[in-house]
Amino acid sequence: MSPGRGVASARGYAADPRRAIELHRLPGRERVIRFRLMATSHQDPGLLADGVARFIPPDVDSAALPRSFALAAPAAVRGPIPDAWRVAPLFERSGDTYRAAIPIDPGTSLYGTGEVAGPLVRNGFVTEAWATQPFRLEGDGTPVPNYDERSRSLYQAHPWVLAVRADGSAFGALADTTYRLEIDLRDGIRLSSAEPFPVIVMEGNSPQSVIARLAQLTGCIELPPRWTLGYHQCRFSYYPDARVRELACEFREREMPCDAIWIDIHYMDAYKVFTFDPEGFPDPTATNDYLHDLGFRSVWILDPAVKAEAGYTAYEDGVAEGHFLVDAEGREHHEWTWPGDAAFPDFTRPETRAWWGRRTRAFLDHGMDGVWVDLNEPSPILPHGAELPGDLRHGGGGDIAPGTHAQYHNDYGLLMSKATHEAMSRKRPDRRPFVLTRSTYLGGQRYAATWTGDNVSDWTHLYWSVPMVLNLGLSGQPYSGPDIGGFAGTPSPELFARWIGVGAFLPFCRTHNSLKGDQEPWSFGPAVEEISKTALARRYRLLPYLYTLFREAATTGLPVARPLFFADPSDPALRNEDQAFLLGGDVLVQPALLEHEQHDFPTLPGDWRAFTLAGEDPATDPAHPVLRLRPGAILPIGPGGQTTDQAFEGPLTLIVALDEEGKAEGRLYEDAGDGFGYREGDYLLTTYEATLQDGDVVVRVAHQEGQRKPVYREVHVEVL
Ligand code: NBV
Repeated sequence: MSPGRGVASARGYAADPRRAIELHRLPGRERVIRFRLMATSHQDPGLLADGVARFIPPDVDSAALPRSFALAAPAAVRGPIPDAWRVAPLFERSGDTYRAAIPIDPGTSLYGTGEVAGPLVRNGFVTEAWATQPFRLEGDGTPVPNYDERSRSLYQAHPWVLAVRADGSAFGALADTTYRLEIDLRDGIRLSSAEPFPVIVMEGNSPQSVIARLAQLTGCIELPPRWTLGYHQCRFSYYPDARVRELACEFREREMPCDAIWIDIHYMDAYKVFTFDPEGFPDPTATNDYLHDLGFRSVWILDPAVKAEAGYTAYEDGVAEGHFLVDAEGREHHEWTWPGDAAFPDFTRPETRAWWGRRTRAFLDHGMDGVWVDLNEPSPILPHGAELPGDLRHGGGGDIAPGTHAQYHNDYGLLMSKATHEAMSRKRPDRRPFVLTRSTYLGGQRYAATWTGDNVSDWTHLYWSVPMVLNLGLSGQPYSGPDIGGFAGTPSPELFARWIGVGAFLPFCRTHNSLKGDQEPWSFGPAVEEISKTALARRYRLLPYLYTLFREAATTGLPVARPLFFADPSDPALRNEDQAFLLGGDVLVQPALLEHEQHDFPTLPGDWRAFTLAGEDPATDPAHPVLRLRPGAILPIGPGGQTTDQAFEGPLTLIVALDEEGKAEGRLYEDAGDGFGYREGDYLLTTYEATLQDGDVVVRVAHQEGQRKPVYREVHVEVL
């Protein structure tokens, strides 16, 4: 593409941003003055870092553009965009639509765009960055998820596209706007919105380097508490408290690995947030104590909508302190949601986030270990449809300007996550917060993990689970997973088995379902119970490696679950693969996701040998993905167990796959599993090396980083 070519817009201005920048610099022109004024803006055009350039549509005052929500911190311009810069958006405006077009070279594959259903490769799709709850109402009034590959938007908004060129080099385009943005990938990249927006382009010699740049700008996840990497059991809803206790006992009796039990909305009194149902959950502290005694953690849900009811304190003090969204006339806005007529906190206001924080901290007094924030697209149910009106008013404050809901809709989930995350950090400064959110915006990984929202118990949704998680990982969010077994409907035993088989290798591993049918790992008979046990035993053995990958994600932004093309970005045969995936750089996971067909997996360079973890035989049971190890890798695994605490104790096994030269290398990250000691050096990052010497494989510690005292324990070496 020639960066010098501009698109003549409907309004007839030179739309090429680089030309516009040049014009700004010409002496004696009115534009020079404008450039100087813009120098104080957070949205100036120019080079932000090596390989990162921000472009602003011409004739748009960058100082007037809203602050970025995607960027972790305002990005200052370091200098002009170099002449050799390859990708410059062509800006145009027609009527009320602002557009940025980025042509792509033949052989370029497009990815990212956040949470999308359908294949991994996004060429040919049109989506929108617009947080949506895609549902339809069943005859009895129950909302059920309703989307397919052509749906324009799901729960989260990621105005971001990753482009991988034929030669394996890559670039990314971030439309730095929170307004509704259309992402049209049918002919190159075309981004459109009703408001002008900057585009940040990131160049890299590989997709990995572009993802790392994205993380440098938008932030990485925080290292999660280690228990969250275990298996989670959820249901809408386990009720009452006695059922929760029974479930917990059953997990332990059946020796089914599990770390956390989730408590959905029925614990509330008539769905009122920050209340407890006096009959079902009269003593939530006792519920949590009970779970803790059995080695479980608990995660409880919070919804944003606050029932508008006299005498309900969350509502009354919310009204008194002005925390709810209002319409253009200043009247509090209500929608019908789970508790009935409800008001919505305005999370753009620092005072409202603080209020939410105070209430969340009081809630956490009962000993919840994590908080799950839901319905924060935000999603009313009836009667106005599925979203709040765009002309509602957000008050803002601090570095957030007052604005309309059309402007801040996409940030609602991110700001709610931020407020909840802050509350957890303040409440327990010595523990790592854990927040799971349904809606968020690009950059939301700074505050919360996520799941792929409501899905359906069918084979298509099982298949989508993998590309959804991969594209989220390619959009800055490495910590996600689907509802295993599907949320709506009841899976067949075989479907559940396959889902838990693959789910065991996705970053966030939680079974969840709706009101119908049981979905515990033993609900489908003894054969599926056994399969589930093995699937989870595999995950629990792999945890030391998985935790090492989370540490990598928290420091570099690289996803935990990665697409196959990461192994060779220039190999076209790997570009479309979205059933097999990589865990980190070393483990290849080949699941059987299709009901009737066999899938031909592409081959990766070198001899990736199959290995087992818990006596499984994927050749006889398709529920267990085939696992393969990269030649040249050393895989650290643990003993497994019923809980993550057990899985990190005891002997360490190093599975060694030598490369053609008879060498291998692998890394293991260890720390206390919670808390922040690792920030002061209380961790150990060990690099193991293996070499073939006179027919023997010699494994040694090549390097150790961190000051944590090494644990003396047995180390087994298995050579593939
Ligand atoms: O809180 C109930 C559900 C929850 O289980 C699910 O995971 C969310 O995606 N929630 C939606 C609200 C009601 C959905 C029918």
